[in-house]
Amino acid sequence: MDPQVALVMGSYSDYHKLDSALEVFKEFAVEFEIRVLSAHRTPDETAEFAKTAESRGVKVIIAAAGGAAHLPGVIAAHTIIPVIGVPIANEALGGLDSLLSMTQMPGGIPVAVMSAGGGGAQNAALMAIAILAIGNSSLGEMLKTYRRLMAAKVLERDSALQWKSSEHQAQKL
Ligand code: RP5
Repeated sequence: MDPQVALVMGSYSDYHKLDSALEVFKEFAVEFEIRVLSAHRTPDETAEFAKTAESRGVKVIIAAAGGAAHLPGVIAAHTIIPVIGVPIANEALGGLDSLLSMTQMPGGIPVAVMSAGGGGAQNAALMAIAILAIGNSSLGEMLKTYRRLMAAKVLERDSALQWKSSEHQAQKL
């Protein structure tokens, strides 16, 4: 079966900032297309990708971009497939620019924008999986397990810290 998720970035320089999305897809064994497509430098290829995505079986598109960050909006303009935008931080303005750019889509052409910073790519992959899970109960179960494991790790650290601090208090007595 062709991949149901496409992960697109505006420049190869974005690639290493998307590691956490790749890890999530690996963990869930979700196959994905991966492309470098620029709304500005390769506009024709970007439009072609978006126009043909539905017929290729793509169900959700993640589009990561920095700076002017038009990529998710331009892709969304050419398809009805849900588009998840990931704002990428760059040196000039730190990522607030891309976040604001992605969150100012005109009414009628939606883009779902993820968190700025490290969690954005991870959450984009999880959001894509949540969308696929609507029609795939085993992915839904995996998402529930993922959350349970995440909570267990937090609780484990909480207990460890409580134990450490009680030991510290005891030493002071
Ligand atoms: C955007 O411009 C890309 O998504 C990237 O985040 C940013 C800078 O691109 P490069 O100049 O590093 O290729 O289109």
